[in-house]
Amino acid sequence: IQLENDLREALDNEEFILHYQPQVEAATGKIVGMETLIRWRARDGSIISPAEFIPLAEDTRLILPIGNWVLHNACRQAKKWHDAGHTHLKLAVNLSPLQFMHDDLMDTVDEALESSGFSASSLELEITESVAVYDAEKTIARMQALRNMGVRIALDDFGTGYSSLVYLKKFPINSLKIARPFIQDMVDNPKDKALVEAIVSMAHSLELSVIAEGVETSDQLASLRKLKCDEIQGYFFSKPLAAETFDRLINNKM
Ligand code: G
Ligand code: G
Ligand code: MN
Ligand code: NA
Repeated sequence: IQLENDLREALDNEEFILHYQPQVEAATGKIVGMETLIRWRARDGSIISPAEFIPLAEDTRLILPIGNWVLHNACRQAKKWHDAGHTHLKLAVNLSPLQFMHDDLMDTVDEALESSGFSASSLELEITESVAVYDAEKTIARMQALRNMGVRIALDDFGTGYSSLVYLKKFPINSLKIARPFIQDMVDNPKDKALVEAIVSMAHSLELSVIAEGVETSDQLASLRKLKCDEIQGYFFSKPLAAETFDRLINNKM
């Protein structure tokens, strides 16, 4: 209960901050986008990971106002980067299942785009496969409605959930994010490498773009390049950065 109250107050007191992790074109090393990741800077100065509070935010439905805040602030920040000339950058934002299924989602997204002036085609919403567990038909309809607005959709943590290939065929998505565990072991474990290769190949056959998450070493990057994975994200290139630091990175001041 205490944590729940803290979470409520955190929103009012603007204790949340957004970090941005670069997404990089594998072939060229060029930054092509960024995933926004929320952090909670508590009053005692400590930084609390979303892994700790997002589940509680889901349970208490506080994820709805928090998610709204994330979407608005990330779009506003990304619009600044576009206005500064980095118009090729796409912004990836995580949506939890509750946010994705909520009746207000379309209005929330529309409002964030309208008020920030950020272009829909540069926004990518990351959704995990678990959303489909609730209601596959509603999921597809909702994804389609977002696509009709011009927004892109990525399937996050691909390969770890209740992945059914039926969904891959039916979901109107733009890209797949290969989950970190596959990438972590792909250099040493031939089975993981074979799975990554198969996922890339399957995604391309379905005309989906593929991004590898959690890339931490140059060997992993080299391997992913060979497999023609489109984009990479991970500590090897950069950890998630505060907006000011990301700004310096894209302006070559680091
Ligand atoms: O940044 P980090 O690796 O600590 O994130 C941990 C988890 O929190 C990840 O699963 C990530 O998707 C999730 N997460 C981070 N930011 C957000 C957010 O703004 N909204 C939602 N719904 N989840 C987020
Ligand atoms: O669930 P989602 O994929 O949205 O979560 C992304 C999480 O992964 C973030 O919390 C981010 O901090 C973390 N992350 C990003 N890159 C790496 C990496 O290279 N290694 C590890 N261990 N974690 C990473
Ligand atoms: Mn994500
Ligand atoms: Na992920």
